[in-house]
Amino acid sequence: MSLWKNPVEKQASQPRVIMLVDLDYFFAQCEEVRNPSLRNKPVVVCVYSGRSGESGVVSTANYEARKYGVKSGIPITVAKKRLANVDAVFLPVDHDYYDRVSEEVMNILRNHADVFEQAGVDEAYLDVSERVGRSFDKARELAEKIKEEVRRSKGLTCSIGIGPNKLVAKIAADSQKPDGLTVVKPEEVQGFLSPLPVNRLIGVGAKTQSRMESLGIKTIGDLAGFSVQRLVELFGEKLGIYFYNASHGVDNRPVEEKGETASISRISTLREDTRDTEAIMRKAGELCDEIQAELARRRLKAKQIGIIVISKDTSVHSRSKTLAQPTSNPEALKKDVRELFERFLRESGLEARRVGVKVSGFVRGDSQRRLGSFIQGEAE
Ligand code: TTP
Ligand code: MG
Repeated sequence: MSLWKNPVEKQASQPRVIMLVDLDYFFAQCEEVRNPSLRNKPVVVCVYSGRSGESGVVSTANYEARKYGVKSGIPITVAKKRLANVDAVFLPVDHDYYDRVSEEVMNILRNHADVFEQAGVDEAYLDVSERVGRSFDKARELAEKIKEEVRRSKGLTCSIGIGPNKLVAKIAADSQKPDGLTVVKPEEVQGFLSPLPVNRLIGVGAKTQSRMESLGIKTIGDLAGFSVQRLVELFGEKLGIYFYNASHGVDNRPVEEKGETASISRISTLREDTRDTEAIMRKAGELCDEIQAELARRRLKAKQIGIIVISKDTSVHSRSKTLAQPTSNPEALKKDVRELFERFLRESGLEARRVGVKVSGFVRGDSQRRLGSFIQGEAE
């Protein structure tokens, strides 16, 4: 549960245009793409627990299967009963495949955002305020274009919600599925939210919902009828303020790129304590190769490179430098790593016991956009 804890606020003065893109019945749709003969049949993707043949739960199901009451979280045995007389297909989850598809779709989505934030394996927030000139009509056109591109290039449908913030965009996307597109303009927010059940708000689980019901609160509109003071009395300061803001459709959380690590490092023990550059580089070269593989996997280049030396007395030392050009080239990494070790050996009389290599200051492989800030080496 992620609650935002800002005090009672009005929406930011410059209206934002935020999109939430959520792929439809994602794992099951991936299976349909891989094997189109599954289309029009109920498809159930299962997490088998391995205890017995059919123990486990449903990860997700396509909309054909949902007609029979089959959905995420129910036992596989229950799903099989509900689909007993139907030509249904049960498949085990294949996370590697879904991750690959997810990454490809995210790369498409990222290209259409001023700021991009992946929020799950099949969903992402796009702040598109600038590129649509803060026009919700232009945002709708952009969403149609995105849906078309994802369908054409990946064969997948998605549902998109557009609103002045994350909260509204998310609820909008959920309100029309599959293949939906729902736009809620700022002046429509209260009218859109009011009739919805309170449990559509993040943070209103079964317990809170029944508590709210005993207070006569069934819809988001009912909740919006309470003063902030009363909500704070009832739910405490943090939740009370959150419920007040959320029920009025106020949410100032920014869309921000995250989930990217600030640095990648590898560290390893040398065969023996040494001050020999060649012996150190034999190990450090392997570490550079590992780092290069990781950079390639994440399609990143690094602008800072550092070394770590742990000496016989377990003291930790580091040196780092900023590169003229971001790189993921293993030979370039090794050249800089060698220079840094040479510098360390010149400046210190210590013998190395363990050595490490660390890169940071990432930019995407295909652009110069800065991703994370450089974090200094462990210790000097
Ligand atoms: P969701 O987007 O919640 O669900 P969905 O994409 O299957 O269906 P919808 O059309 O309603 O968006 O979740 C994305 C994926 O996460 C889903 O395909 C499978 C996985 N998942 C689980 O494994 N278990 C769960 O309980 C849920 C909710 C999802
Ligand atoms: Mg989904």
